[in-house]
Amino acid sequence: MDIIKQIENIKQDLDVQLSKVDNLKALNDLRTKYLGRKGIIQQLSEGISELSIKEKKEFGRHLNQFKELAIAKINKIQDKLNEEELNKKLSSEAIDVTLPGTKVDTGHSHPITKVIEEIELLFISMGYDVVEGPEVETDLYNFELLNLPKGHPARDAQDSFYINDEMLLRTQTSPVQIRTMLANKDKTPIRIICPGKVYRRDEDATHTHQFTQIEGLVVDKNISVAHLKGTLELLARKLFGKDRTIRFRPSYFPFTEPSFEVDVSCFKCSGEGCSLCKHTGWLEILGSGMVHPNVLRACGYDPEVYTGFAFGMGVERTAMLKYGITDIRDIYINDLRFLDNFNYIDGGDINES
Ligand code: 2U9
Repeated sequence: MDIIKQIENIKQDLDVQLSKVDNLKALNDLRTKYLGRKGIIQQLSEGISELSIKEKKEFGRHLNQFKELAIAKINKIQDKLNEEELNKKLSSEAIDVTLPGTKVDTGHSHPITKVIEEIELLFISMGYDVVEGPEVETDLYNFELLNLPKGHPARDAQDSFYINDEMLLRTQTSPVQIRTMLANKDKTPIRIICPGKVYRRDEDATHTHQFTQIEGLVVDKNISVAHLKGTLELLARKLFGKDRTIRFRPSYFPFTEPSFEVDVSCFKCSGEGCSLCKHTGWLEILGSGMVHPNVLRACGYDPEVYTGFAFGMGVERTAMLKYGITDIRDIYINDLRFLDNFNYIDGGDINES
């Protein structure tokens, strides 16, 4: 039968054309050409009416077989092309997990903040509160109630920035302790640590108009020099390493009696003597003393009942010693080449303590 021969020829044509197909668009065109509404198979089936019933049956069977075969072959190639396309996409989008990651610059605290936070954490762990106060203060809180009446020689030494007769930039953070005592009347215990900026007129290679202090105050019954010394020993070890010792030297501050300067054994030479400690074996880090009875009384605490200790330290000086900073200006100039040295320093890592 001619028409069956014709199907055979078309089948061979289809095979030849399928063997050349290398993309989905071409395959789709072939599908339309053979299987579409006006495609070759449809056209063949339209010629069926001219055949006898027997031929119709025979031809119909062949045509259907061809149609199913054509669908199967086209689908198979479609699957193959889809897979090839997916593989191409996957390999072009593949991630090389061995490549180094992109470095993300993270911010970090300023070295002064790191020292403040390290000290705060130590004292918070011992039950202290962190208290802050105003930087513009009254003469009353900054001097008078700290046993520094008008005309006291220590006022000259501090050379302050006055705003008017009564107001000045605080020269120390002590007025914060005064405010806390006045607010508590005679309630005890008081255990506070007060960090903040302070202002003085003197300026030279190691002093700036503005610097940072941390002061501490404890007021309660039966507080003694032993408590002060034990507390400051812990502070020195936290800041400068677990093997440090401290020593007290007698001193004078109007707001404490007795008063002491506190030295820590040099962390660089362990007391042997080196350039850092100027061959003394000791580094001066703090001032301290027992709260003067006049100060206790002025703030509502009976000195016959209560005693207290206080201490104060300059944070810049401590940071310079701890981190080996030689020029105080580096601390304020905000040059990232300097500041980034402190990125991974997490307070208190000179030695584990
Ligand atoms: C109250 C009572 C007493 C605070 C104290 C010092 C000793 C001291 C200096 C250290 C270096 C200041 O930054 S520095 O120049 N401070 O030596 N400060 S006792 O005494 C107080 C504070 C408040 C009510």
